Amino acid sequence: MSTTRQLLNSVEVARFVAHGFLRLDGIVPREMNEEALGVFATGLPAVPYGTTVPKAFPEGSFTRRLVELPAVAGALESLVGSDPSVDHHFVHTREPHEGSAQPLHADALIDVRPDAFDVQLMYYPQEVTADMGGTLVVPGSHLRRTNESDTGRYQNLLGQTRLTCAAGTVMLVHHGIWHGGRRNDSDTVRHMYKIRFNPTVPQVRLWDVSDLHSPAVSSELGRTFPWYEPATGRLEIHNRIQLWRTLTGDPGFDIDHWATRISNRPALRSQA
Ligand SMILES: O=C(O)CCC(=O)C(=O)O
Repeated sequence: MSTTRQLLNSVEVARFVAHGFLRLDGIVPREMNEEALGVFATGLPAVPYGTTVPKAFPEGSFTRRLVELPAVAGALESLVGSDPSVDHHFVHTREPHEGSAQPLHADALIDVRPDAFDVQLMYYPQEVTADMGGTLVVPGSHLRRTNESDTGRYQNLLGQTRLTCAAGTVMLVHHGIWHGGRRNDSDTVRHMYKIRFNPTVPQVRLWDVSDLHSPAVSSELGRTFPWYEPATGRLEIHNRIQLWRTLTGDPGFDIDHWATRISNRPALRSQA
C-alpha cells in the first residue's frame, strides 16, 4: 500500500469506534470516478478470500490506485494495519425505479471477536442524491451482536442516515454496521464498490496516537444515538470501552468507572 501516510488521529479512531463508520467525502479524483464506471462495466477480477492487496490488485490497476490514495491508505492502515488481506469485493448496484429497498442487515454472522474487526470500504463514484438509493447506515449499531439480516424487519430507526454524497466519496465501515441499499427512485443507476479487508496484525495503536489522552477521545466514545434504549444503550458504551482497551493496549481505560466497577473482584486476603 502507499508509503504516503495520512494516518487517522485518536479522536477520529474513537469516532469510528462509536459510530461504526468514517466518511471521506469526495476524496477520489474526478478522472478516477469516470474511469470507475467503465471498470465496473467490464467486471472486476475474482479475488480468492484472503489474498494480499498487491496480489489481489496488481500495481496500476484501478482498485490498487483507489486503495493507495493517501487518505484511503492512511485510514485503512489506522484501522486494519498496512498489510490487510482482501476478504472479497463486489459492486453493489441499485437499479433505477427498482421499487424496493434492501432489508437492513450486517455483513456478519454473530461475530463475538472482542479484539479484531474487519473494515469494509464503500466507494461511490457518482454523486448520490436523495432519490438514488444511497446506503442506509445506523450509526452506533456495529457492536450490537445480531445475525446478518435478523434486523431486516426494522424499517426505520431514529438517527439512521441515508447516504447522499459527492462523487468520489469513500466510507469505511466496521463489519458489524447495520446497513442496506435504499430504493432508487431516480433515473440513474447507482453503484457502490465494496471491498472487505481482514486485518493480519493485532489492531493495536495503528494510528497517530499523539492525541491519545485528549478529553475529546472519551467524549467521542461516550456519545449516544437517538435509537438507543436507555439501558441497552449503556451496553454499547461498555462495548466501546472494551474495544478501546484492546485498540490502545490499555486495560485500565474507562469512562465513568463503568467497566472497572463490574470487573472488580478483590482476591481473598491470605489468612496466614
Ligand atoms: O447497495 C448498497 O448501498 C448496500 C449494499 C450492501 O452493502 C450489501 O448488500 O451488503
